[in-house]
Amino acid sequence: MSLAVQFHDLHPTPASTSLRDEILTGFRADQKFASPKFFYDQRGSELFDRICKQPEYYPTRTEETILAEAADEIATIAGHEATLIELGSGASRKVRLLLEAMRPTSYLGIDISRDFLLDSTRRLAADYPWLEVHAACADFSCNMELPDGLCCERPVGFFPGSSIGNFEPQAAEDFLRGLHSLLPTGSGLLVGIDLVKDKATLEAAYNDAAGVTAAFNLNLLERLRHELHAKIDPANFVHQAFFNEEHSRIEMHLVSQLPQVVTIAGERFSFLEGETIHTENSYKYTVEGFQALAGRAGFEALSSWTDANSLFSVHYLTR
Ligand code: AVI
Repeated sequence: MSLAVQFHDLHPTPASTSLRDEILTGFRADQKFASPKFFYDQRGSELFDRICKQPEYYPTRTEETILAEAADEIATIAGHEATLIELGSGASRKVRLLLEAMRPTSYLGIDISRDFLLDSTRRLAADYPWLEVHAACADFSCNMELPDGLCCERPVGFFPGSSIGNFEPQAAEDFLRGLHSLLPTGSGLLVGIDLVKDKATLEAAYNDAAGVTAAFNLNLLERLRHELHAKIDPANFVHQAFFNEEHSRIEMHLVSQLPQVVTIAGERFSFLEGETIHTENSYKYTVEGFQALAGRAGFEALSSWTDANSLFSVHYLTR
């Protein structure tokens, strides 16, 4: 395995954002909730990688097609020898579609799942020996700093996969505003955004027939068992995902199948039959709606691309 990856400790590290405190706060609410960022332990990251390959989950393959087709155009806009910074880099697969066209000097992958991040950036370094590869384990949903030096070499942010859709719209705007102040003038930000479409296509994508999304959702409870020693039986919950048209978002929940009491960090929480833990929102935008949101955060949308069926969009923003 190549040792060519330079690892950086960024703040805040995932350990400094408390799983225990945030989960307890969420379980004390009238509508119990958990942040979707807690899906991504090692197994959760592997399950998410499998979701991306399910036939119903159109976002990944559609975004990859858009990126492959637009790579030369993106390279022309972004220029060569940039520092490409991927937020939530996961398997670092999509960036491969850009590397040959863009020929950046360096790549920084930032992800919350440390082992997954190290594996994928090492593979990237082995496959692209001309590229300087950096990795940083961080919770990018919090105010983040960039490693010294890297942010100054013509950075281009890369935030694919419609991950911004997992933020509430106001939080998405605040997050973009944070990136705006982090990046120097003239830098770019390439963002993937899932688009509003018919309910059936959306709901199928989050209820794949193989049950991978269900396993991903339920894995959160396994994580609470392992990391917080929670007394909670995942077999007593089922996965639920539906499109909430009023809010233009997919909602994921874990539905209690019976009246039950679970214990987390010594605190007891009771569930009625049918009561849910709200585990994720995935907002869907129109092209114009997203461009307006980015504009409010200070970015200008230089170019936007969609696929032939208008399922997904990719935006090149500048500041
Ligand atoms: C990471 N994020 C953009 C995915 C989504 O579609 O909201 C997470 C996901 N949840 C269920 N399936 C995929």
